[in-house]
Amino acid sequence: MADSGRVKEYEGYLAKGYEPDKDDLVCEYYLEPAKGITFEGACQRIASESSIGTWTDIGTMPQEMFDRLSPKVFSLDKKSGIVKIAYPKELFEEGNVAQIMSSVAGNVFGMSDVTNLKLLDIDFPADFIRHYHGPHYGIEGIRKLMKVYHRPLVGTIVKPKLGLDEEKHAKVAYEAWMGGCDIVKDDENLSSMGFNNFDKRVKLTLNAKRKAEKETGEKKAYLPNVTAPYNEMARRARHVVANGGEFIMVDVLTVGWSGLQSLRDLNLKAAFHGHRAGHAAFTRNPKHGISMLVIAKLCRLIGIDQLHVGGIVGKMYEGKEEVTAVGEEIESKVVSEDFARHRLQENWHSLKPMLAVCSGGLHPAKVQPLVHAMGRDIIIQAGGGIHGHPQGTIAGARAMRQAVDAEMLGVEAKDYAKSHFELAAALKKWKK
Ligand code: CAP
Ligand code: MG
Repeated sequence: MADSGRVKEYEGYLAKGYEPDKDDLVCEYYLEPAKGITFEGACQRIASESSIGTWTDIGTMPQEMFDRLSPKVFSLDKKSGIVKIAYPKELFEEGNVAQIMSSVAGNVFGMSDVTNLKLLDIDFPADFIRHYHGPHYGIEGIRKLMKVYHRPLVGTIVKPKLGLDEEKHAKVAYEAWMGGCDIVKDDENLSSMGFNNFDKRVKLTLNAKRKAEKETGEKKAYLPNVTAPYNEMARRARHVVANGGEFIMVDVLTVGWSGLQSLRDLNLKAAFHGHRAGHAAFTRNPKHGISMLVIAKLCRLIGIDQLHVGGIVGKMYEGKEEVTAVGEEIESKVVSEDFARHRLQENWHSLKPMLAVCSGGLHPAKVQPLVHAMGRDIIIQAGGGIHGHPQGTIAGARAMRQAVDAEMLGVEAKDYAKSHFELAAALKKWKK
């Protein structure tokens, strides 16, 4: 029993029919209550624990405070398990992604009152979006920087993931650029190793990039992975820019929201490439965790210019529906609620769109299905699918560019391969 006059725990959060206003932050969850807990009860427990409440009534929360700050469960559907909660924006600190996630994606995942809970989407109020930078370049800016306007960009990851020294790394990168890659990046677990020092690698690989640019007449990009404890990460990012680098790569989840925000807030004139290593710990279970859409939206808010969203047809486990939905969302200005795959309405105001990076098990035979599913505004990235080419990295990069050229011409890869031997060799090795 609650002490008289106190706000009762887990009550007062239901507000069916409430229309979220422009100052609300709206979250959509999938929810399965634990045995013995009603669906409505579980919704209220989630609303409470993610905002102002706790498991019992308390003497420190006057009714006036509850009325002002309590979130509203305005839509709940027991059959589908979908719940929408509107939170007043006062519950969130301006410009603090970590605090938002500690609220709406924090304790709630561990509550014994729910069996499964997945944060599917967040819709941010306009006033809130204004406190974030968003991407510095966005899709248009990246295309302008790379001078590639109408086709997917072609990228590779230097392989093996770890093991090459600085000279060999720069050589593999040079060969990939010479063969036709626009972009070369470090792998997600390459930082500064005993056998491959970050500063030296960046210097040598940027020199190789400039050489490849001169020899091919094409713009090239090198994306060094700065992932490290924050102070060292900031130093590495500055080192990249000081040496003429225009791109910085970072593992968005393992450095954490705070590290990522602080890195972007350095306001370096560089484009940020976000690798999502570890995302599947949150995204893979369809019933529990955090969706890729939420992770992607937070990255766009903070200011990542291009983000890994999945390869659909590659080596990684992923739902095609989710990948294409994320791809469309991050590249759109306004997403309306009735748009087939989207759940909440979102207006990104002045925040630029991010470019989708497709990666993981890709090779020339995968180009056509990928472009058909994701469109041309993508980066197609292949590591094994380039360095594993029977004739080596240069031929592997050529084969990948040829597959993209064929797709842009509307020619089947196997027909284009009749006059392009590198593509023919790739299609022979990797069929589908
Ligand atoms: C691809 C990759 C990427 C993954 C990440 C790798 O290499 O470099 O990190 O694709 O997956 O190490 O696996 P391959 P996602 O081309 O050799 O597979 O982009 O889906 O997060
Ligand atoms: Mg990788």
